[in-house]
Amino acid sequence: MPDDRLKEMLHTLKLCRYFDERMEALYRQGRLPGAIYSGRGQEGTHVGVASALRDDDSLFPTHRDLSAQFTKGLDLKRVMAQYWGRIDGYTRGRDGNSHIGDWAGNRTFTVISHLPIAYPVACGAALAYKRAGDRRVAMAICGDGSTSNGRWHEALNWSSIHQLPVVWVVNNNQYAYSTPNPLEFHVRTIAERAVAYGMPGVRVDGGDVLEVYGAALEAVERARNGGGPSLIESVSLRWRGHAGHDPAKYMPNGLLERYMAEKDPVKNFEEYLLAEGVVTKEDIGEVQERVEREFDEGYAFAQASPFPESGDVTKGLWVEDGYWTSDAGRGGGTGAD
Ligand SMILES: Cc1ncc(C[n+]2csc(CCOP(=O)(O)OP(=O)(O)O)c2C)c(N)n1
Repeated sequence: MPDDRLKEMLHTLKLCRYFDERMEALYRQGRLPGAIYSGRGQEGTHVGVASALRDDDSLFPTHRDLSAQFTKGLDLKRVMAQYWGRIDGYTRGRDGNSHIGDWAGNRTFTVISHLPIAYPVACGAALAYKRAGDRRVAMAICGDGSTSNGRWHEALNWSSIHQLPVVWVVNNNQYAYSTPNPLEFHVRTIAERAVAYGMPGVRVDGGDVLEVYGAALEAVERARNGGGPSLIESVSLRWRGHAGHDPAKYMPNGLLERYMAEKDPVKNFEEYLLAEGVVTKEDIGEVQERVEREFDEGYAFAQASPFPESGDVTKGLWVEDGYWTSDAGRGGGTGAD
């Protein structure tokens, strides 16, 4: 990877970390009205997998994957407008938290609450890409807990039968709400479940963004070249509670401290780039200043954005008149969308 891409990756990692920290602070001060699902400590997984996608590939994330969505191109200003329920948010003020996507803009599918419903939807996208023969890839992310849902298994099975161009990512942050891995499944790793579906499965260290990226790139290229689906389990720890309201008292003493010391993906990547001479300490300071500036600009943009008009509440809920008889409705306008 060339140095400028490594530096861009550092910027994305630090932006995601800073965004997460500041949003939590605003939430605790009572200045952020919605809910927050922290992805802190898991940025290596999110940035690593999404960096392996092309612009025209698609991403199907879940509630904790904002860092992957930023990597795919979600606009920070619009994300912040979303969190404050403003008209410039991705749902135009209808949702105050993580149900964000920008399918037309950068192929991030809107987050759906029901887990892991994005998995079968990603199957549909991958099937369309395969039929169109346009060498695009779909990638879906979910948590460890979501792998216990039947839809997860159906999606893997279907993708394998039809050898679809899809990459299945499991962000194993070791907890689903308060439930730890040993109470979620009775296999050693999630990756080994791939065997049952006849696809490659790999377990990577979510504290090492380049290790995650390498595995994701291999899986994405396999899918693009007709080699079918793959499963990636990226292991990290959920550093915060399930959501802003959860103090996560159920985690054993010392676990979080160990992960923060040894498996911090942002710190580890900074140290790696310093050791390789790709950046200096001054460069890192400049990146930090840039992300703080970007956050402040996003915050100001969100506060200046108007609330939606109540009379517009039904707008955008239904397809426009004439959609089904138009090129767009027949799929003619935008291909396998
Ligand atoms: C089908 C379904 N059941 C329950 C929920 C409620 N729920 C939301 S997040 C969550 C925990 C998910 O844990 P995991 O998949 O490990 O992801 P994490 O939150 O740890 O990232 C649950 C149970 C849901 N959204 N959908």
